[in-house]
Amino acid sequence: MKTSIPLNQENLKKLPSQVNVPSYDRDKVTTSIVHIGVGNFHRSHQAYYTNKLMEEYGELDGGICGIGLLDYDRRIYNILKDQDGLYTLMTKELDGSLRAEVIGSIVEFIFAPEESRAAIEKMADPNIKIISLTITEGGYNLNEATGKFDFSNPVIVEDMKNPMSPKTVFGYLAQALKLRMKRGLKGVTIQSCDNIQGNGDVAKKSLLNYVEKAEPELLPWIEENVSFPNAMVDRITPVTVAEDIENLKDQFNIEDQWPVVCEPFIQWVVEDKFVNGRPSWEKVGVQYVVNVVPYENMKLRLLNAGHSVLGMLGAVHGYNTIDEAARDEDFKKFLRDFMDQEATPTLGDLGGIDLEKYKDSLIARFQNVYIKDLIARICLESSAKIPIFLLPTIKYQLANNGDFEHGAFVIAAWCRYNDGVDEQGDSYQIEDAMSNELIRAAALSHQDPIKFLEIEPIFGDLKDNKVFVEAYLKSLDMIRNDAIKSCVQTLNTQLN
Ligand code: CS2
Repeated sequence: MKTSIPLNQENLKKLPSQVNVPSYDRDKVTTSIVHIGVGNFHRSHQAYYTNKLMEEYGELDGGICGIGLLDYDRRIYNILKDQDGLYTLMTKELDGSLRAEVIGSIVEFIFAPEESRAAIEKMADPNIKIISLTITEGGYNLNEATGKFDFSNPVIVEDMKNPMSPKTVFGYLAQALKLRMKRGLKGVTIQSCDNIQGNGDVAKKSLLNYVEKAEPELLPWIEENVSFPNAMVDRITPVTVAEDIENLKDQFNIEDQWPVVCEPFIQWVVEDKFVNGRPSWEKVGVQYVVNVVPYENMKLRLLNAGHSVLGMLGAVHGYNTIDEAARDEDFKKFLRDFMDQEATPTLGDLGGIDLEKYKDSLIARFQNVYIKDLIARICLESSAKIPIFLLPTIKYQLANNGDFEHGAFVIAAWCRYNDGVDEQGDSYQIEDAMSNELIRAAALSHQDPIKFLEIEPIFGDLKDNKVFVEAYLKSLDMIRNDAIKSCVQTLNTQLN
């Protein structure tokens, strides 16, 4: 029996030749990026582009220092420490073949709960030019309905009380930026890589809201010295499962404790607003544009909302993965009609983009059978996703007397989803920061169906919109009384 090779710097030369490994000298890499939230997505996207720049162009001054702020980050910290910051990116091609590539751009890691001072100092280091973030849609701490920063969040309250031992990203950034100001250092770019419309603007708004209360004297310095480019980021990156780790051993002889799996497609469209310079990512395919909003809307309202549509419908039906739902002809038609009739009209002018092709390509990406993107991943934290991915489309259509019935049906399916059991009788967890409210409202909705729409931080005043409420109640009634697949079949014929 062959023994697999544990991934680390020393062992790189022993890996099979079909595995791409960093051929640049990692000792020469210098760190100019701090990244907060080293999850799978950061590792399949920004760290991938940066590694490619190092590998293909020898540009070695864009090294990344990962910073983990949450207890949950301890695992990735320990693994990357064990593996000298290396990990394998497993790209699952559409023909089923698997490409394995070792990524070397993460060269340092700080686990902030144990080294908060070191984390602050690192962000304040004069060599750091960019602090990038993947802190999830909910991480910006805004009330979805009012758009206001949530000062009642207990961790924010704690950070305001104990600014020198922060817990939140805002607490850390405030302390680090204060040091930069006091030391007369250059500014820094705060670069959000989360799926939020105007993600840079949102990062700025949240940070300024926090700083205004916590460190008001810092406000003008931030306005002057910090930039917050908006960006659209894209690469489907499913949860890594045990089978992936086994496959990597079997096919490539690599023992990696936490490889990352992804699709071949990748895109990053960014506003070129970097106050203190940046790596030449354009050489490896990153697009710089003046206005990223149209791209963001297109991606959020078609891809991410498309995921939520398949996720909610698929979860209630009992599918496990997105490709199963996307290959179901009824769900596929529902999704395409949603995209064409409801999401597309909200997008405005998209310059040279061929939207028909874009939508076709999304369906093909969703149908990739090798990706095995779990419906559970798509549905988790929906209380932070739906308000960004789907509600703007519904609201636009309501305001413009357009079509919104598919959207209303998906909201009703989300209510049904929170019953916590699918139509095959299998139960699942509701993983969501608002799970208590969601589960409670869904339970109450069996007697009083409007209850779910009354969750104010999510839906705001949508419950007062008569036409929407009517469509929503009709959908919920259908879903509660019939299989979701036959409801979808009915809608597919009715709404054409
Ligand atoms: C997904 C995204 O979490 C979700 O609901 O829609 O993670 C999606 O896979 C990525 O944004 C693709 O770029």
